[in-house]
Amino acid sequence: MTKVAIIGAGPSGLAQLRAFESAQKKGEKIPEVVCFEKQEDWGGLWNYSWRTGTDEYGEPVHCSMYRYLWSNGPKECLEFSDYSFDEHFGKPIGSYPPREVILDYIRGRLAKSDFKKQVRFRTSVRWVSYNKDSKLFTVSVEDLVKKETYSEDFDYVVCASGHFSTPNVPEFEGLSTFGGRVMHAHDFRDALEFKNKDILIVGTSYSSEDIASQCYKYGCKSITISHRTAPMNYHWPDRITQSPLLVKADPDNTVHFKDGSKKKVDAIILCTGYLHHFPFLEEELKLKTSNLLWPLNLYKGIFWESNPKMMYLGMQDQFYTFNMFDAQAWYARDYILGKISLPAKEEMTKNSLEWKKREDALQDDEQKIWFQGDYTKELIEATDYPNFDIEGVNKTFMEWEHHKHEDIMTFRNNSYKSLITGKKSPLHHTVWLDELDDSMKAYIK
Ligand code: FAD
Ligand code: NA7
Repeated sequence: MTKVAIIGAGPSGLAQLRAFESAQKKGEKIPEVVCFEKQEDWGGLWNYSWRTGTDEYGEPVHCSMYRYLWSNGPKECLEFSDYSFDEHFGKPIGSYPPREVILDYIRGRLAKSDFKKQVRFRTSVRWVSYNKDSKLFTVSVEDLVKKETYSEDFDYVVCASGHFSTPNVPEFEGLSTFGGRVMHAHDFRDALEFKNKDILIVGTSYSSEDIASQCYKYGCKSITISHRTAPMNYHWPDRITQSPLLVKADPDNTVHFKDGSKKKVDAIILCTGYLHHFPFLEEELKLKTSNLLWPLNLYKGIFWESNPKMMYLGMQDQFYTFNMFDAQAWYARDYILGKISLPAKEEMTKNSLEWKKREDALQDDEQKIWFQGDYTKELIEATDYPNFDIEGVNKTFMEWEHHKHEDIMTFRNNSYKSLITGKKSPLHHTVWLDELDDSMKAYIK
């Protein structure tokens, strides 16, 4: 029987399981599917851990999320088209749910099936290699609980291990003797740690924007955001200011910027992004890319061009998330089931280069959103994933951008129309800045 290995049970890996479950429900014969997940439960990054560094088994902690995190985009832009938020919660909820609410939604879609038994939890993938003679992949894993290593052969491998977990940590002069705390966003867990403190954040993307906002909300004295390329174009409140790039940090807590200005801070948080890191893949199978909308060598953003039986999900920089992972998973499934055939390698590469050229010409977020929407649409049209209004999702993203630029501290107080149910979400009962309790109980009440 054909065997498929899925690496990771985060939203992407779960999309792959769901795609097979959906085919099975329609009476199709599906292959044997084994999903390896090193954490104790499914949900990927949404599965919060207080731990940083290594876990109780000595594994690098996957979690990059933190307490009080609310969705940074409208839930209407990531809603599964085969499982709405209304169906899951049994009632309409606001548009920017906190982490625990999103996790519950992700888990809920598969909870009713028996697919959880396909997942081997607390099992870390150690090495994947391809044998040209047998045309099989050998996947070597460690059962962390039993402390046993074993290998199994598979016809296909789907790598869904995520790419926002291994921090990109640049060096700055003086960090090793700086008087305060230095950390990467990956290890940030609780904004209250910085209450009444002066902090410096390096980086200007989503982590920087959100960690700055969290720290403001939970009582940080001042937040300085340092940029390499350009400052973020938002109306920041009084306690948040922007500076050019950090050049040096002193033992007396002074930090110096590129324009010669300086400031004393208690802590430096490096929001400098993440690395695509696959220490468990042999060289010939390994994706090497930075955080892009179109990583090269992946046909349709999924298939490793020099060996398409090796697939990747969710490796793109992300505006679209869960519904794009679904689109990819359904497409990968149909290839495995023999319903979609792929062109020769040269054709795949040519196609990827065309997308890449298009990415290189994109000028702003608006164009990037339409690009990723077009990509998601192209995949969905080739499978039986329930179609949904991608143009509507793009327009909701435009509204989101508009609300962020209106006021970065209030954008989460808005609500949007579901593209799946057609219903507008209610306004949440408490405005984001005043709601200090991020529990599901408080949100859903
Ligand atoms: P992940 O969620 O990273 O899951 C990968 C899984 O693979 C993990 O469970 C991990 O344990 C497992 N794994 C990794 N290596 C191995 C191995 N060797 N062996 C076995 N298992 C392994 N997206 C949104 O849509 N909205 C948001 O508000 C949002 N906020 C975010 C906030 C932060 C701080 C971060 C870092 C990301 C955020 N994202 C958000 C984006 C996020 O990438 C996606 O929502 C989603 O979690 C990606 O799913 P994934 O399955 O591809 O990867
Ligand atoms: P991103 O979106 O990859 O952004 C990384 C940021 O880090 C970006 O602003 C970079 O600046 C900056 N960066 C990277 N290296 C450096 C150095 N050496 N010096 C200064 N600044 C640097 O990562 P995020 O963590 O913000 O977001 C990832 C996900 O987490 C995202 O999907 C969210 O939903 C949550 P640049 O603009 O290139 O100058």
